[in-house]
Amino acid sequence: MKDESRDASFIVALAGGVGGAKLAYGLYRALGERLAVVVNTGDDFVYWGLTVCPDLDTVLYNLAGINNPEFGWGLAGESHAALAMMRRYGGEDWFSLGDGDLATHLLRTERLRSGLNLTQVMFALRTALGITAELLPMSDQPVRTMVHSDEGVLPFQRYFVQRRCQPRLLSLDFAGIEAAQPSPQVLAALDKASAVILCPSNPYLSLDPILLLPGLAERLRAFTGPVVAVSPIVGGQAIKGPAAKIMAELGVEVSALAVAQHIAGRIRLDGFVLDTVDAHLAGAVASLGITPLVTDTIMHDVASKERLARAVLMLTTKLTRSA
Ligand code: FO1
Repeated sequence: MKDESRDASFIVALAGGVGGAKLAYGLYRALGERLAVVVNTGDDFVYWGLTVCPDLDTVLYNLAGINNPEFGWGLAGESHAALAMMRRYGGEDWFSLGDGDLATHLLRTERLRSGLNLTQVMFALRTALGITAELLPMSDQPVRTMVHSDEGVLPFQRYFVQRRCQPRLLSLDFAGIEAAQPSPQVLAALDKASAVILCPSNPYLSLDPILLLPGLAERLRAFTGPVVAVSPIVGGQAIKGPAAKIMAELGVEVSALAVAQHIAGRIRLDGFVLDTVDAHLAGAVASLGITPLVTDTIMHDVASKERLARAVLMLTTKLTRSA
């Protein structure tokens, strides 16, 4: 059988944390250096005085094949001696930084303080780990996701990790986003891309900070190749994380269709990938003017990540040809 995914020349993937990183890994297996992953930085924060970028590091470790397979984030085989010592001192311990992971944050913080920007730092980290795909922060200016909840305004990681997403979410805002812009490297990647793929990341927490970045939604609307998204909602439930809870709290129907509608409200969306259990929603997606693809979207191992990546790439090829 002809491998149509080979027709794709260069692809930009937009991703948040664990779910996005899984598809990014499948795309990396299929495309190698013909891939740029643009990652949400709204989750970034300072902890123990260090700049921590959880979504960037999750993609970094996944592409390098060294991520913790159970959690999806952090490093495989990690020890936590520093965290245990911090606990003895009575320091902050609600965010679990492993010893190996700590090296990433120490080096990043040192390099940022020396005057490099986040894109340059991530280039050094991914190159050192042998990753040939581009791994790009969405912006070099800080954007910080703030959760407005029934317990007040919480910085993202305090809501997500410390409070385990328990407060009821009322709304979100992305502090600093008005002054931020996509990096030149992100814009250059889009210039050479034949298609854009939105990974199955939380549409509100992970994709919105990217899609609402001034200049990026406009650039994506002007993008001439196909733009395709993969649903993180399967059978009315989030594969991982709080997407379903958040959608319910925002008064949105928890369905793959609602995800397609949300993204299509931000950018032009040409294709949408739904899980087989949501096949009944394909007609409604098509009636939005979006080409649906129904396939198995659950990624539990290397083969399923690569299989889904190739299916999504084939959809982009089909949409390019029919344009
Ligand atoms: N998620 C947790 O639920 N608890 C943690 O203690 C935690 C630590 C952590 C350390 C490094 C890192 O890169 C990610 C980490 N995450 C942790 C995941 C992360 O906070 C979230 O998955 C993302 O921010 C949401 O995309």
